Amino acid sequence: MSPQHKNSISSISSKLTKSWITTTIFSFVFFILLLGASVGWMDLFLLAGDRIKLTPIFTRNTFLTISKNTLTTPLNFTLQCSLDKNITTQTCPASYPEKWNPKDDPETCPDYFRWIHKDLEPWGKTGITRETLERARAKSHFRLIIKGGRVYVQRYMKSFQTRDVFTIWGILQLLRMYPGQVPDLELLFQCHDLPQIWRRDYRARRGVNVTWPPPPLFHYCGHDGAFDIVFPDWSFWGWPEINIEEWNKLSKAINEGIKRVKWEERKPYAYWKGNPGVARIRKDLMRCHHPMVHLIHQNWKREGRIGFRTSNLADQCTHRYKIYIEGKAWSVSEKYILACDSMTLLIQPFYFDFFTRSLVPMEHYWPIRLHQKCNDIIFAVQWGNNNTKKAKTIGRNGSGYVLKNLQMKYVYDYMFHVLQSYGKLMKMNVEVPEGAKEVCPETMACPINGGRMRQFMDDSLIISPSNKGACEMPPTFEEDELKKFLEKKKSVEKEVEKWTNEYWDEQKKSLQH
Ligand SMILES: *[C@@H]1O[C@H](CO)[C@@H](O)[C@H](O)[C@H]1NC(C)=O
Ligand SMILES: *[C@@H]1O[C@H](CO)[C@@H](O)[C@H](O)[C@H]1NC(C)=O
Ligand SMILES: *[C@@H]1O[C@H](CO)[C@@H](O)[C@H](O)[C@H]1NC(C)=O
Ligand SMILES: *[C@@H]1O[C@H](CO)[C@@H](O)[C@H](O)[C@H]1NC(C)=O
Ligand SMILES: CC(=O)N[C@H]1CO[C@H](CO)[C@@H](O)[C@@H]1O
Repeated sequence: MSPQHKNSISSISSKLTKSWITTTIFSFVFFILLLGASVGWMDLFLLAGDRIKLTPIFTRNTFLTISKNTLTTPLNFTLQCSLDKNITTQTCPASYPEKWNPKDDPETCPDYFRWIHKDLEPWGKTGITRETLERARAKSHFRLIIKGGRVYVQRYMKSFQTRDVFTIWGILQLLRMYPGQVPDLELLFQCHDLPQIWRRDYRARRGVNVTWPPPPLFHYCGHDGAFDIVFPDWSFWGWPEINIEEWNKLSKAINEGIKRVKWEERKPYAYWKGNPGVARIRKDLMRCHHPMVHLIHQNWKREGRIGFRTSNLADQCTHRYKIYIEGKAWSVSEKYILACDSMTLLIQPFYFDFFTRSLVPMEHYWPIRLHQKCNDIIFAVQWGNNNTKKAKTIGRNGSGYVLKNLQMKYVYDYMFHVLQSYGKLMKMNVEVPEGAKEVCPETMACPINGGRMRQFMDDSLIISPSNKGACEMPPTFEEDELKKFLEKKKSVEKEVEKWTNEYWDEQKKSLQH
């Protein structure tokens, strides 16, 4: 026997010993688990997870099966990165937990979930056929296929920054949150700012054959004149290019931030900080020169150079009033502004985010007209300083709405219900096309060595299925119910306009005397 062989035998026997030790350690760990130790469970599991790689006796999967049958708490699962960081060799784990049945009586989802019925209405009668879906392809950045709980992506166009990456990441987390619950489906996603499927192109008119139903296209925002299906934007999982952290962490930081300066001690002025370059209405806002209106040009290049020291959103709840203005379309800033506990001065938006359609003027924000924004803002600030209790309540209410109804659990629940309802509409075979690649958190995160992007992925990784089920969908709007709601909003806006006009008329008169 050559020395080489000897070595390999001793290595085998050493492996066997190792394996025996591992098994013993493992059984011990498992024993502790069974005893119901809850503190440090995760650490122990990580340890066990590492060990499992060395030993063929216990695989992660047998562990899964055992724990599914014996433990009543959900299983925590972490990334299973292969040791070499080659992006092409990282594979998806052979099996994830397929099903988890949480036992609890589900609560009803927040009111804004009712708009899901509305968004999917165009396909209610016809369903979605292959032909219908494919008409959206030219306007999509990627196709995402969910089949048997696994996810495949085919990219068509490059999206801006990492929008598509974090959107796909978010959907992967949803599947970890509710394993086995999201149906098979194919969807097409548009990652730029503007909605793409306009109603006017699908209205029956003489001499033109319109194709009904419109193609279904997922997008970050909606518009009354568009059919795009609204879906949470990437910022909920992070926006590394400008250092905006995933929403779970950031909302907690803002919630701490609002305690630092009490409402009464905040600057009694209106505040906006952002990039005016992206839209004309923002440049327009910058022309509102008044001591009560503080507008700050956010220079992202400079922020990048100084390590984003002065763009921390949790440090920006220092004014009693905060202005929200759209950019090219909806702005991800809306949730950060509303969360601040300051009264939001909401410049009349054209677009909506998935959670904003149930906001009510004077309950959650103060409405500002687009074309009289400067005067409207100045009046709102003065009114608020004369009616501090009421202004403070509106501010509280707005941040309450966001911090409560927009917790990550609900963001996932919203995605869950959109996808489940959408999946029910599929009148086609869900197929994985040639050229589509399987994606999982491992293929996305493992090849990234550190940095902000990896950090945000680690921060937002779902490490165990939800121990609560998804909330229950509220009923669809009755036709007159929706009409009444919209009329109520309109009438409150009119009321505020009246006060504002009266005030400025008085001012004019007194100047003339
Ligand atoms: C990664 O793996 C592929 C296939 O095994 C190989 O062709 C490629 O050279 C590897 N890349 C690196 C950077 O190691
Ligand atoms: C519309 O469709 C009908 C039936 O398919 C066809 O006869 C007609 O020429 C079409 N009109 C236009 C304007 O394309
Ligand atoms: C606020 O109160 C002051 C002093 O009473 C009054 O002059 C001013 O018109 C009030 N402004 C508004 C907007 O209510
Ligand atoms: C918001 O304010 C209104 C009254 O202005 C109140 O009826 C409502 O309960 C408040 N909502 C929340 C979530 O605080
Ligand atoms: C048993 C156990 O440690 N479960 C943990 C899994 O992870 C969730 C979320 O982090 C914890 O809340 C559980 O306690």
